[in-house]
Amino acid sequence: MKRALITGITGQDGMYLGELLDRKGYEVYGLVRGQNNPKVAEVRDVLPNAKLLFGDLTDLGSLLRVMEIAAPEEVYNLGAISFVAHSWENAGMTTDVTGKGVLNMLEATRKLAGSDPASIRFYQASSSEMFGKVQEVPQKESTLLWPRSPYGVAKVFGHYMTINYRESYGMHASSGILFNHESPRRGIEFVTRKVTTAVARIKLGKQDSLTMGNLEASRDWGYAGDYVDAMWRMLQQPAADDYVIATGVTHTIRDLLDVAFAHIGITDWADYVSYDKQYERPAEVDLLIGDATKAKDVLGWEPTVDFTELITMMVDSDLELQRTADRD
Ligand code: NDP
Ligand code: GDR
Repeated sequence: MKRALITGITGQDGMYLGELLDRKGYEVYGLVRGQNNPKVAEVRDVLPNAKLLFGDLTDLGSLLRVMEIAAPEEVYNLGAISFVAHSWENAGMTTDVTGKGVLNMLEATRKLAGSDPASIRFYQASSSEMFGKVQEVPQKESTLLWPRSPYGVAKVFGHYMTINYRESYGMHASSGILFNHESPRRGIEFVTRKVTTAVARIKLGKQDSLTMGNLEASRDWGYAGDYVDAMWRMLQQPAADDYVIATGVTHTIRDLLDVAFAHIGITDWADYVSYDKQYERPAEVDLLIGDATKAKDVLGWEPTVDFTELITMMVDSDLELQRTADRD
């Protein structure tokens, strides 16, 4: 039985990856932080076989202990402060967790691997946010990085540190440059889930309207279930490498509103959506669109869920959740 450790197991991707590895027969270990983390109950429900170990990405000692107990063959470093807007208000903390946390995990992995550095395979959750002020369209593995947020800067640090550990110590350390991916498990602070939750509540008469920021921004949105499969595929390769994971199709926030509202029968949403400057960012990433040709050629990976399917899936799930909340 293969053993894998997932940091960030309480997050969207951590839960999907845990399910995927469980289906593949892995013994799954998850790093959980905090003394009374409210997400633990949900993880235990979704992943009853997973073994949860307590530690924090900012605390190297805790990571060394967790690595020793889990003794994994594969490490998936998904833990991060991941909300870009939050990273301007908490730049120091974001740097410590999303940036230096990667170095801590690489170091804990290297220590456990000992004289055979490639014996533990390492995945780093890099991000399209690293492309920021995009230098070419679409973006690929070789595109110059130009981050536009403290989060993006921290991810660039983690990305290059992963490459550096691979080149310096011969570690099997891969980096997935993942474009936005969403699901019914997406946190409600992110724009897709914010919209699908609000639309479901509007449909059920629980809410009148929603307040949004920049509607012109574009994102290349895929389905989280597809993207965790790409992570696993990267670690099954004989050699570690970096891969862009994306759908290659971009949509604006307006398109997102179109699809979500259309699904509840509203074609003109103008009366339901207002603007609030508080959701604007000090610097914006305007046109993200990824070229995942390398992932297709080497990993045999392709997305299976398109934008409309993704957003309608999320609206349906939120309608069900809101109805269940009424019954409870
Ligand atoms: P989430 O925000 O849903 O999950 C983040 C996870 O990190 C949570 O489990 C959180 O734990 C954990 N975490 C936060 N701080 C710490 C810490 N100090 N020590 C240990 N764990 C911590 O993110 P996603 O699942 O969406 O994303 C997974 C990874 O992929 C992240 O690194 C993200 O930056 C990256 N990424 C995501 C993309 C996306 O579109 N979803 C695209 C590209 C990259 P807790 O529940 O306790 O807060
Ligand atoms: P992003 O995701 O910053 O791309 O980071 P988010 O969903 O937060 O924003 C996407 C775009 O929507 C615009 N926007 C709004 N965003 C939010 N959250 N709320 C609003 O009301 C709103 N109105 C407009 C934003 O300006 C932005 O342009 C996500 C995270 O998962 C990162 O961790 C990951 O690395 C990247 O995706 C790829």
